[in-house]
Amino acid sequence: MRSVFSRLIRGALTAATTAGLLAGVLAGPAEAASGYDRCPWDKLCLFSQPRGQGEMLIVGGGKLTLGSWDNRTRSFANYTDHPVCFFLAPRLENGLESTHFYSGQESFDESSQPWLDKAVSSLDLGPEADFFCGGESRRPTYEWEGPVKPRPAGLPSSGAFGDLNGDGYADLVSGNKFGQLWATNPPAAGDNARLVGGGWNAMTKLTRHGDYNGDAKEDLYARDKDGVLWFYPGRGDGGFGTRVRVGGGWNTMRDLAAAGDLTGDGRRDLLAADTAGVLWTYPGDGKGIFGSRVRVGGGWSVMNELVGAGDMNADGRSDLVARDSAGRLWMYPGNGKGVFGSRKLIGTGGWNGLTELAGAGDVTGDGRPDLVAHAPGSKTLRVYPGTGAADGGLKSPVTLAQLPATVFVL
Ligand SMILES: [Ca+2]
Ligand SMILES: [Ca+2]
Ligand SMILES: [Ca+2]
Ligand SMILES: [Ca+2]
Repeated sequence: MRSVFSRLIRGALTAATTAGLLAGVLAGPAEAASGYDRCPWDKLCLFSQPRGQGEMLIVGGGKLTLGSWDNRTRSFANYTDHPVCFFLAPRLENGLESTHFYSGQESFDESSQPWLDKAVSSLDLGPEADFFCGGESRRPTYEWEGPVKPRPAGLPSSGAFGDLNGDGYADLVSGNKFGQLWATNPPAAGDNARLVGGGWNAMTKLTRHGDYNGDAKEDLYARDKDGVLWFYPGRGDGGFGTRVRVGGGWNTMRDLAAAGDLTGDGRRDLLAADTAGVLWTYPGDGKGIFGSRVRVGGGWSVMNELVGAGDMNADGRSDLVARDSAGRLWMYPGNGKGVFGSRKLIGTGGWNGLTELAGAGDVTGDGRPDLVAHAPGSKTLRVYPGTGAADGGLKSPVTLAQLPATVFVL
């Protein structure tokens, strides 16, 4: 409350000064130029000394690291319309050691959180900055509503994917605007969202579909901006071990989808559609890398999303779900030889609004893989339960969870 009041007084003085009124009554310009008043309106400013003194750093948004300003801030002025959350750790980690402030200015040593003085290493500034502040950092805290159940034991390998920590519950992987990646287990299994790490906004594509290196732990593939494809071996706890370089040149691919075993050798494979519209199968070698690719066919430019959704028609072979530019959804049944049979229409329209489609395996616990869908900016995460019918169709969607923040989901 004190901070807000201070802001109002400061605003009145600034306006008066600007208008040239009461100039003789106000403090002299030297003093005005050394304190909080140096901070522009609509900005957050950090100061190297208490009470807006010393050097000033102007900040327009969140900062994962503060560089030379690490552990240096002693006071701040927040003249934005958003709260700011200060963290003791870099990368907005360890949210339990963070505190938010609203508009106004403070010296940390005079605030109720004096332990922030010369100790801030990252900050979040924005409309959602107070949501997780003082709690669990910027974790994507889903408010689960949906039919989440553990999948049946003994599911064939074509259905055994989407579970990062091996407890039978399909997990979600989410990224936030700071490039942090989170792995989230449903709360019924013990809601143990864990931070995979930061820097994932350097990646242009992420895809996963179970175990690719034979250790029974789900893995992840990521393509970086330079077109290098990386293999991230899962540790079985939601985290990943040291990545392995698969190869370069993957920027010629419009889309990638880890899709399970398509070639029938028991090793999981990768699908890639190139910019010329050719779809390729990259056969997995069982060690996370791929053998010589096989051409599936041309004409795939009309597809704007490939999802390795699993065995949708319950014949024991992994299938492909693809969305066309008209917003229709198609199921391509795998034939176990690296190519596909005649496609089936499983979504008649409107799917282009759900730009984030993911196959996380069996979410609903009936042994059949489902589709998870999310529209950017929407707070509703849906699941389209698979039917396992011959046409690979889907049931009507159910709300899986509410997302307090805008995230992408894998
Ligand atoms: Ca799990
Ligand atoms: Ca693995
Ligand atoms: Ca294979
Ligand atoms: Ca199938």
